[in-house]
Parts: sequence; C-alpha cells; structure tokens
Amino acid sequence: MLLDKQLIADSNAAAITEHQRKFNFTAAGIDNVEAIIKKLMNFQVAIPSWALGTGGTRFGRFPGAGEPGSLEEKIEDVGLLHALNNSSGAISLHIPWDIPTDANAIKALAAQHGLLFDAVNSNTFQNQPNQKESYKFGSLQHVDKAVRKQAIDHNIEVIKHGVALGSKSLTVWLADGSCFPGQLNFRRAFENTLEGLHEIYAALPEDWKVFVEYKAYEPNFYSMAVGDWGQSLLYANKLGKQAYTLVDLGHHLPNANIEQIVSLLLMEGKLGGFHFNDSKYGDDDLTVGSMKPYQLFLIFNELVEGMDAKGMDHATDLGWMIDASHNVKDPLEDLLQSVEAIMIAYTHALLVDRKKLNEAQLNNDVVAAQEVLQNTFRTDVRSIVAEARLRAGAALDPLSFFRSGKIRAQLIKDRGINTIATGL
Ligand code: AFD
Ligand code: MN
Ligand code: MN
Repeated sequence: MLLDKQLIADSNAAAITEHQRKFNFTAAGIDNVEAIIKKLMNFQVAIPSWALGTGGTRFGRFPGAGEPGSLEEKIEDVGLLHALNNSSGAISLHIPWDIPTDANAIKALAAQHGLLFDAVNSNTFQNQPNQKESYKFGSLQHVDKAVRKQAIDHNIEVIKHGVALGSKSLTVWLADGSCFPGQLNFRRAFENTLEGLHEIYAALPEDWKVFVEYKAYEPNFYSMAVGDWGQSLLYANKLGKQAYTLVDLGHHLPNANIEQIVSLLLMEGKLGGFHFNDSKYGDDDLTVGSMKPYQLFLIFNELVEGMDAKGMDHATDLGWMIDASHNVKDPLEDLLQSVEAIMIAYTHALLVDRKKLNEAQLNNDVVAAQEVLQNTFRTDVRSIVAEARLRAGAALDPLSFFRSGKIRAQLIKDRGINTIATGL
C-alpha cells in the first residue's frame, strides 16, 4: 500500500496555521534551529521487521488485524511509516524469518518505498524445523563443537543474505548462558563463544560491522554469555576494528546508568548502535520514551556531546534501531510513537547549551548544570520535529493522520483479519 502524498499534503494544509504559530514561537529563541532541522531530516531510525506484527509473551499472543504476513508486507508497512514521518528509512531483518525468495525483487520493493536494509539479525535462540543440532544448551558457547559450527555457519549465511540486500552490519544477540550455578564453566563458555565470533568476524565483508549485543538476563536467568557492556566490549576489542557493542535499552539491570555506559563506549570508539525501547522492569520492549523519557534524553545528551567531540556524523556513524514488541497496541501506531520519542529526545540533545553546561561543570556549579539539562528537557520541541517532517513532505502529525486516515482499516481490507506474522 503506497500512501497518497496528496492526502498528506491536504492534511498538513488544514493544520498549517496552528503549526506555524507554534513553530515560530518555539524557534524564536533558537538561533541554530535551521541546523537542527537539517539534522532531524537526515536522522533515520531502522524499524525491526519483527515489530510490525503483534508480539507476544510466553503467556500468549493476541494478533491484531491486517498485520503483515510476508516480507513484502513488512516492507510496505515500514514504507507507510516512512511516508508519514520521514524518519523510518530502513528495515532490519531477522534471519531465517525474513529470507527473501528473490533478493533483487525485495531490494526493488524497498527502494520503491525509499528504504534501506539496516543490520541483519541472526537467530541461534530457537531450533528451526529440521535443524540438526539443538540450541537448548546454547549455541556459540556449546560444549559440542558440532552445535558451535552450526551456529557459526548460520551467522555466515545471515551475512550472505545481508550482502544480497545491501545491508552493512550483522547483529549477534546470543541467548546463550546458564540457568543454574555450576551449569557452565564460565571461562570455557567465553572461550568457545570468542572462537565462534572470530570465525564469524573473518567472514565479514571489509565494509561491514558486527554488533555484539549484550543482555543481563533472559532466556537464561543465572548468567548470559554476553551479559553486560563490559563483556560485549571485551569481545569487541578481541575481535577487531569492525566489531562493536550494541546497546539495547532494555538489557540492563534495574537503575543501570545507561547514559554513562553510552558515553564511555562512545569515548572508546566501540559503540556500534542502539536497540531503542523502554521498560519498567526488564526487557519489556515497550514504546520508546513511554516510561523514562528523561533517561532517553540523557542518553541522547551524551551521544550528541560524545559524537561532536569526535566529529562523527550523527546520521550515519552509529546504528539507530528500534527493538520493541507490541502486545496491546497497533504495531504501526506504537512505532510512530517510538520514532517521535526518539526525534524529540534527539532535538532536546541538540538544543543543550554546551557552553553553559561545560562552564557549570568546570565550576562545580551542580545546580546550574542541572538547570541547563532540565530547562532543555522542559522545552516543547514537537513543532521543530514536525517542521522537519513538513519540509520533507511527510505528515505534520503522523499518528493522527494514521488514525484518522483509517489506514489500518485499509490494511485489513487488503490483507484480511489475522495474518500470522512471524517474529518475536
Ligand atoms: C529479543 C532479544 C534481543 C534481540 C531481539 C532480536 O532480547 O533484544 O535484539 O530479540 O533478535 O528482543
Ligand atoms: Mn535487541
Ligand atoms: Mn531484547
């Protein structure tokens, strides 16, 4: 389903006066607003293929209506999001769920929607039909070399699929670990995992990156093979210059200081990218910014400060991706909310008065430093984000347009009530 751009233009025209009033008021006090808008227009967040359908928990899944049932339909959904917000210009695939029958046709379909292929994700946390070796006791860590080899071969196959689609990165999230004390020899598990990662790394095209994603717990509840940022950094440093850490916001123990982790990984040049989501308790995969919007802003504050210190390109030098699961919301509405939260946090971070903050820090003026951040966070920047969309021909208010435009109803008409989408 290709959105009629004229309908978006008409909807924008109806709201333009109010938008201009808000934008002129907000922009009046911001002398670098044009530079900020330019950055927002370039900033793209990759949408995970597995988030386009209703997720589920171990207690059940309640599929929504008109959800995608094929890779083609997933690409069409991301194309819809991108037409609405101009900030969802890539899709991240999960192999083997998203193996294209015809890679060239899929590439052409993505191009028609203005989409690129972001990182490809391997899957050694499930046994696939007819799979010879079982991952029940892990994959790259496994005591049996045959299981490790199967996992290595799978990751190398995933790279090949990514190359065919123009992707430039592989994300390895290992569910490996242990559920009980004594189950694993930690050193042997680390050495097995590192050996496998080295073989995967050797298969990377020279212009590719590999992201080693860490997670504190789940599905193993006593230890994980890559359990925290330190372990991920250890692997990445041992693997080489194409290996990086991947920060999934939901993968930290409660109250972890993620903004400090991000700042230090960025300093080391080993921050590969993000899986954005939000959480109250664990790896809840909730809508970005729905629980801890201030933390999201503090993370972006460190990112902008750290990237500018290194002269990095905000849009291209890190992997920006959502990793979420929707159980009670329309997936597309949830994703529109998530992208909006990311763009707002990024705008706030671009607005921070770095000179004033730095002065306050050097003078140990704690209150002044806090005021700089809190005043910025309390500034309503939604009209700036909307202006960036308007200038790109996207919707001033993507969520309202989606809901009032009865787009889901059209998708149900096109696809039927319940298509079983593959994915988490
Ligand atoms: C699950 C894992 C992890 C991984 C994602 C996609 O917790 O976040 O990145 O699946 O494989 O959410
Ligand atoms: Mn993730
Ligand atoms: Mn996760």
